[in-house]
Amino acid sequence: MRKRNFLLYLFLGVFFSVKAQNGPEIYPTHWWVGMKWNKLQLMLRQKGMADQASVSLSYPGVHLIKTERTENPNYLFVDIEISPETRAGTMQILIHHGNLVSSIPFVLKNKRPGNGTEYARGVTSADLVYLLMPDRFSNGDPSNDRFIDMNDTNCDRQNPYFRHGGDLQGITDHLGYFNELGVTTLWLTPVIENDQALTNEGKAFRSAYHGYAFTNQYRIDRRLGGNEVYGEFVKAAHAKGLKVIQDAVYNHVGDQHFLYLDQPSADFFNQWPSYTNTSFRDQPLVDPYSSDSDRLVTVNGWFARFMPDLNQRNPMVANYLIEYAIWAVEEFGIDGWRVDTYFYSDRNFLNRINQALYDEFPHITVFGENSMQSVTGQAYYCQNNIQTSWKSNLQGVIDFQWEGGALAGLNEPFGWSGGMLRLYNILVQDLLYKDPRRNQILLDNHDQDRFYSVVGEDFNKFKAGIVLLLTQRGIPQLYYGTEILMKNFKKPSDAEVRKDFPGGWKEDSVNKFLSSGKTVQENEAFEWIKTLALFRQKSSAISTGNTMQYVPKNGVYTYFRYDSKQTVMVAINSDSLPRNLAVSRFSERTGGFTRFRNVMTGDILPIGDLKLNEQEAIVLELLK
Ligand SMILES: [Ca+2]
Ligand SMILES: [Ca+2]
Repeated sequence: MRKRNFLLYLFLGVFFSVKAQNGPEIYPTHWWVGMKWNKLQLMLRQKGMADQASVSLSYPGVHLIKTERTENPNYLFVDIEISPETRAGTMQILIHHGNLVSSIPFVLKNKRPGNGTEYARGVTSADLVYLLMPDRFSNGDPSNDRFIDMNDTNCDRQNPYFRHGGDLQGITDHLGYFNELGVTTLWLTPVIENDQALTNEGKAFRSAYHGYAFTNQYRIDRRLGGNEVYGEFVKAAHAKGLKVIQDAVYNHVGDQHFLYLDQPSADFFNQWPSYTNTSFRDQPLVDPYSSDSDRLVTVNGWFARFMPDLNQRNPMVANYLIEYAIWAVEEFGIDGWRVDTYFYSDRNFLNRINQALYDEFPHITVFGENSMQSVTGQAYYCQNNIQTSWKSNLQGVIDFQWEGGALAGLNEPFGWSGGMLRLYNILVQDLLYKDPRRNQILLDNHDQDRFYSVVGEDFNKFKAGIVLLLTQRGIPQLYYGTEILMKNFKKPSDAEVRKDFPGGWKEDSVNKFLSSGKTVQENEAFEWIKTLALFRQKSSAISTGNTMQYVPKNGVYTYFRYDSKQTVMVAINSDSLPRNLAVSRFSERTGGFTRFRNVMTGDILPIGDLKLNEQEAIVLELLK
């Protein structure tokens, strides 16, 4: 060996060994062979790495398309194409700096089996979704409650705004509980790393326990258990017959995200001459008379000062978000995809990312948080029957309009257009949706007053609301603790509706996961939900059938769910007086049947006029 070469190899050896410990970050962290999304944009990040660097690679089936730089030398964007016949293995991305070469390993894996059958199965109106906040549900691993190398080292259950230590292990520990309740699907508020410092919001410092301020998409927050534990949680949930929905955010990240602290380019985020908040107004996005400036403030205004607004019109931003979405579903085996702050993102990007998920995972369900002021707005932002030039391809929305109608029906006085007429009118507008059964319906969530408080802790109204939730069209979503009558309004803040589940922490004095820890009424609430949920699981009429509703009369709202195999009648007396209900009006649906079976009690009685107590809801299966 000649001396010059020896020195070169010696030098390279040092370079490689240093690199092995301090290689650039690379996103996505790995990929799979045989994916539909086979033109991948790799984001490489290391201080100064893009300066006078060139890239090469040599791996059978993988082709380097191009390398792109931005004004920030810390980033290199490497576009590759993975041909269909490519085999799994580790390819080396070679970065050349003059005579120096560093090598970055990038793993191409085989896809997991069971796309659409074992994972990415989709969530349908046959399911019952249980929404929970991991930090507030159960602490299964006290060793991960805090990490001294993270920006927020607090964990204090006495402080409503701080982290409380709940985690993925705590949820895994209670999978049997969900089976018992009749839940089929878990939706966790975001599990992605939120390495945010406390933020001063109004009078109090708050932690990012809610999870909506991502700091690195490719990391599950260590305080919840990290990537490996998340994968194990999904696997364990699947083994118990439960599906998993992941909560995604495209609109913003946390201000401690590396993409914001070290921006690849000035247009990665929506910038304003001075800080501009979104108006939170959805109307300009739907209004045929709206101004460009109003639309711009809604979409490009920031959700909060510490949540920088991503510019999805930048192709690199779009690639980063799309590739992460596909990566997460394939990596963890996710079944459904919930998109936070949906209409605040660029709408053409939203269609692109939805389509990429549909192409890769044909059965996956994608639904958006569209907190909009009209049914028209909600329908406009999902697949619809409206004649407009721009069409959304989103499958369904979180149906806040339905929720408003249901709560009005339970709480408002009955009248020509009030009370149950409100809910009836919401369903009348279903003609706007391509398939309203794909909307997710709810009575409350982590951003709202708790349902039991909203109905004034009236147990009859509570039961009637559960009947609406579990028998109307759509994918029902239950918020954790509803089954044990957890209550509260968002006063002084939303922390009041995000209390710890009693019994989720070892030191808790009561355990409401057990019937022995619940009061008589809490047990009754649990059983009410469970009975209906288990009935629903086997009811084709409710999960996939049609709806026929009758104009509410004398305070009573009556509707049927039916198909060729089954007919279910639901009647709700929203009045504060008992009401008689003559069934002859419903002969279109009752014809051919002779008996009612009361789904909640099991009682069987001949078809005939009904008497409903005040605020009573009945669910009857019709028998021949
Ligand atoms: Ca913990
Ligand atoms: Ca935005």
